[in-house]
Amino acid sequence: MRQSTYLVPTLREAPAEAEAVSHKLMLRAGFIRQLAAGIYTYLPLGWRVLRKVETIVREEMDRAGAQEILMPAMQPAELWQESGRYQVYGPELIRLKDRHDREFALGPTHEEVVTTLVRNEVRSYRKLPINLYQIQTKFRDERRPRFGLLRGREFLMKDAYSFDLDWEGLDRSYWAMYDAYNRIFTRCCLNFRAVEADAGAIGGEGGTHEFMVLADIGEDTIATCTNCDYAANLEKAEAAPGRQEYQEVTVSKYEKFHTPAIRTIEQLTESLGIEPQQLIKTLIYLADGQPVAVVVRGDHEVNEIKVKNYLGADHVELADAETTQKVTGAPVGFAGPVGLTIPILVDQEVAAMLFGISGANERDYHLKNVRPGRDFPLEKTGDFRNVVEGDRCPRCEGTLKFYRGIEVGHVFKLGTKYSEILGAKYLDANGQEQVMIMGCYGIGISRVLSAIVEQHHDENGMIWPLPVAPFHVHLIPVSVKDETQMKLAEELYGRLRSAGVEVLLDDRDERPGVKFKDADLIGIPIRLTVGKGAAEGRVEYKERKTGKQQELTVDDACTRIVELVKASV
Ligand code: 9G3
Repeated sequence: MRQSTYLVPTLREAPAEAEAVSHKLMLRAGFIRQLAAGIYTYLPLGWRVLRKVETIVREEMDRAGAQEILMPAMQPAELWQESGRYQVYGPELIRLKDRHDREFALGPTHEEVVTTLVRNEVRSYRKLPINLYQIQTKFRDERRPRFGLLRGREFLMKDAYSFDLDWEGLDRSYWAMYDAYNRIFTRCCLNFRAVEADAGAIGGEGGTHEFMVLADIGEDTIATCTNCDYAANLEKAEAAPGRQEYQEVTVSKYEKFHTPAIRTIEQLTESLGIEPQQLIKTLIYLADGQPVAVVVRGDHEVNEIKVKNYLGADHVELADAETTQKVTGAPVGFAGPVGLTIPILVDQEVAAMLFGISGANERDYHLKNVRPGRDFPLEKTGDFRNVVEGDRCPRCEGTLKFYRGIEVGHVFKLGTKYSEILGAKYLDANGQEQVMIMGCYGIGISRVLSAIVEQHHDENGMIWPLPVAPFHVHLIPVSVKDETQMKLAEELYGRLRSAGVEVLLDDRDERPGVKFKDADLIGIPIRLTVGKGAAEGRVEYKERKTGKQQELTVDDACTRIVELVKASV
């Protein structure tokens, strides 16, 4: 491609509102342009990369035996009413009416559509298992679209759905997708971890894994073990229970003491000269509207997902000050587990305490020598807290370390959540009707672009790995007015392309400095500069990633490039 004709509007500066590095660089390098919040146009360079990632995904999905289809974005509201999800999702689900005033949703995902398709088209056990996938634009009206392609309102997703005869079949389909995802993200040159995750609103039985690209901009926190391959999203991560303090001491009766206007953990530890570990922190939540107390140690935080899953509630949120006052008899900051009449969920680390200090459920008062089990019930003891760095791994003697991650993939065991309610059944070998067992598997294709840039850039711009680069070679004649240079550049351009190498020829009549700055920004992995050495048939070969450069003959340069490109597929 000749850059003088190519739409690559590079910018000196990124707009102020762009915060993420990948967002700044993709705007500055002319890869994308925003049409509206969270809605982007892919310019030619961005589109070439998007298609490279798509191709990798397609090859690995096909290799795993999945069949590519394309489903509509416009989904009849009836489908979502039938699955019961029409009411569950609020403004995030984009709804519209057609000319006959019929209601539709713009597809944020396709469980309903694909399950209805399979219900209508597959009846016999002989046709299972089947895995159908698509690469298609999804619509989710995010409240806060941000970070460019990382959190858009219209984005490209590969979504796949497997249908099996039984749970063992689902297991095979699930791990086949898990393995395909490992190959995909490896080929995209990403440093990623597959982490145990929470199934979230999609529900379904059995585990799920998220594929997390390690990057500080990532919105998720993952906990990984320093010693084994345990890794989990913080929503789900567990720690080995702390050692029980078994000293056989008699704990004297708890007693109230005056703590005027002491409300926070910091104020309490400060005024009493104690550690947060000695405190019993009580927070009041509303689980589907019902008040419940959650008790964790003073140095821990409540994990609301774990509370929600334990209670099987649809919605869990912190109670407001007024509710706290009502159910505890005291304002926020003085709540405690002793004497509460609402259910009490006790984190296992509190149950392991010999005694501690808690709120007295009375303004300006706390209790000391509170003994779990003696002074408040331990019937509902479990894991209700976020793990912290340094906690012991639940699988081995290692310790947990935190990383920020960008979720680029998510694999789910759905079970019968959709096949049951939508009636996707098959006749087994004995003519008995059975419900299909489903899995679903997503990759945020457009999000992968940003993830790659987050992990591959320097202060001068992006650094595309060869397998996903928009072009393999950036061919730059220093002066387009110099006939010798242009003649050699054209020869190289023709020769490389006929060898299957993708070349961007910077034939613009611009100063060399401008060309080199743009080349660094765009980040094509190999740069060939045709300059003074042209007369002797020599060119300068430079690797964008390492900055390593050397003078080569035209033949050597072409040989090396063709080898590198062949090895990169
Ligand atoms: C909605 C809206 C947003 C959503 C969903 C539904 C996320 C929704 C979860 C999934 C699960 C998997 C198949 C591919 C992989 C992910 N956001 N999810 O179901 F109506 Cl507005 O999409 N689906």
